[in-house]
Amino acid sequence: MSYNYLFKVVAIGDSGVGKTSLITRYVDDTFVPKAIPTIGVDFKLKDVMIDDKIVRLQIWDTAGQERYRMQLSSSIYKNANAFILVFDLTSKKSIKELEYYFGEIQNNCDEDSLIIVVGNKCDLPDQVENVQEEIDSIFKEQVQNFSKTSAKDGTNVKNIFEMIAEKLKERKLQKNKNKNKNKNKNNQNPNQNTNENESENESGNETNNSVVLSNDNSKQNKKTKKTCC
Ligand SMILES: Nc1nc2c(ncn2[C@@H]2O[C@H](COP(=O)(O)OP(=O)(O)OP(=O)(O)O)[C@@H](O)[C@H]2O)c(=O)[nH]1
Ligand SMILES: [Mg+2]
Repeated sequence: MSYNYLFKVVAIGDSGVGKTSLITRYVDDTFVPKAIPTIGVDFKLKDVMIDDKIVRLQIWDTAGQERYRMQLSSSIYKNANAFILVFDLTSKKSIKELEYYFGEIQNNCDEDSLIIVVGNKCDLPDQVENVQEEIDSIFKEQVQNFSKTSAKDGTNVKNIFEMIAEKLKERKLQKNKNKNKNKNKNNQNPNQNTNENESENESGNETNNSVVLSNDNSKQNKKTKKTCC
């Protein structure tokens, strides 16, 4: 089936936090109680209908085990439109690991990638740790909040992915609109038409504070980036 928009979304985080489970819950609506650790990378496709347009999410699932880290080459990060940084609400260690992955994103990702932080396994309330302090210290003011999900019972999973699809589509439209405006300016032809994919607005409209969005951090860190894709 054809689509109107294609976006690359990458799930990263420590081993066992539930990346594969979240993706499987979203794409296939199933849950495997004893999932096998991912080796290398894998991806699944999911189409979302937004305002009569088909948005195709290409969702990359990465291995969290340390021995595969070096294999997570910059190609995984390259051209990613969004990152889902996953940690396990019941594991302080997995929160510490976010620091590493956040650094990798900043060093390798595109300037305006969307970053969403997700605390998974909220179906285990007795074991959930108080993590806000750690989150604040890792992300500073770049991230105000994080979303709690459960791949097991499905809490928030669909919301997260669909919010990402919506935001990315909005951004794409804005980008194209701006591009078109500039083109018109350069051509000094204000009557030049914009088509459907060359309209709307991009960032600056991110008013949904319930989820972590932190593209500005990439801009700040751009100055110190060694490589850029
Ligand atoms: N209770 C509960 N268990 C979960 C949840 N999500 C995942 N799990 C379990 O946690 C374990 C690890 O899940 P995975 O999805 O394989 O974790 P992963 O992040 O993909 O791990 P790697 O592939 O090694 O990086 C599995 O046994 C899952 O069944 C959840 O929301 N709640
Ligand atoms: Mg996995």
